[in-house]
Amino acid sequence: MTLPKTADTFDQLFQEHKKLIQRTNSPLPSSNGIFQRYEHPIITAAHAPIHWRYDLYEETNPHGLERIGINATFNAAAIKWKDKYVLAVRVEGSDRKSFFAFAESLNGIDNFKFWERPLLLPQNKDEDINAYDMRLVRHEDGYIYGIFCTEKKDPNAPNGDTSSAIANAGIIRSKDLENWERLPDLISNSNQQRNVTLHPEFVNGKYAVYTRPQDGFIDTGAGGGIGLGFLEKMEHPQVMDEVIINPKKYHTVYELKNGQGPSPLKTKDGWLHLAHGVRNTAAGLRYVLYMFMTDLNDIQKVIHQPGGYVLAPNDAEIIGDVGNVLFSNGWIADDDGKVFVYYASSDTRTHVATSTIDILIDYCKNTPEDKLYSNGSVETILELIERNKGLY
Ligand code: M1P
Repeated sequence: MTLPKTADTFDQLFQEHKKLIQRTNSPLPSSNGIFQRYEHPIITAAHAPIHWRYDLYEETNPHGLERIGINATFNAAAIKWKDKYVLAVRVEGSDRKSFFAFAESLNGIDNFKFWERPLLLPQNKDEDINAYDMRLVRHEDGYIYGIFCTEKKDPNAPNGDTSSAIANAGIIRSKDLENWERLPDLISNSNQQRNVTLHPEFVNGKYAVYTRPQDGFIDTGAGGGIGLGFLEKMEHPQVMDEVIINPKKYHTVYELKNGQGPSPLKTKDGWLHLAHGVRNTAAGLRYVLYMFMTDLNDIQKVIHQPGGYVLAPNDAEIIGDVGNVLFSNGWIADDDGKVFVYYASSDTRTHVATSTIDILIDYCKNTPEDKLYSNGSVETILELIERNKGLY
């Protein structure tokens, strides 16, 4: 085969793509001190390699058309691997199918480049119809687990209902991020599960999983909240003793539903958790990120929970395929205490925000809790004004 007459077009495409991948990402000037946001999203649909999207041969693509469209790159899992910041990105094609593709960067904030090929996910007997929102966890058993949402059509959906689905947690594991073994899907008492991830350490000799039991595909119904349960074996992942450790709550940013983000980070003061909270508005659902801490020795026990959100969609982030959404299922803590939070805006693109373990502990311990009524919030402000009296 010969190169197309459209070689000029392709030259330009490759040049533009290279420019995008090599673009530096500067910190934004405004910050609340907790998280540092950055100028550009780190991975967009345009970051998808040209080789995934274009047939580069004249004979089969004389007009130089894009053959395979990529719609979005979001909700990425994260892990530090061989000194690189590696993300398992949820890539969504223009055909609405999500799949996973790894991308890596040397500094965690820019120059993210996809690996040559997306992941062909190993399958169980029933093929996943859609797979998304992986959490990567380096467990003390020596494996890296990827826990993701596997979605299938609801077999009990009434005739003509072509959108009802069943969501559950699919599980893969690897020792090198390249060869993956598929384990059975999670077995739990709930009709549906999403936002499942593994605690990185054994608890009393068992695996501990954070769950989000739900009655329906979108509505969590009675099963609302971040749950915790235990598994004897990953080869037979049956959840036992599932309890809700962080419930959804009236008139909070997690009123309608919530979900654990990535697996928690261990610190000297407790486990740091990042989660998403959802509330309903006249304009639809609003997803924000919030934090809490659990006890080092009793991971069921929430010991600190700041009121409100820690990150909410800003002006540019509010727009996208599913607007007004921030979602995170990946973060990396470096040995020096720097924390990289990978979050997606409006189910469209991936961003990074940075902080430190010390700052996040301070944030969780010293931010006032939500007193759950308006005057309670005013009282909290008045206490601060009183403390600050006479200063400045
Ligand atoms: O569209 C927003 C998010 O909706 C779902 O999340 P949850 O079940 O927590 O509400 C998921 O489909 C997620 O991928 C998506 O970003």
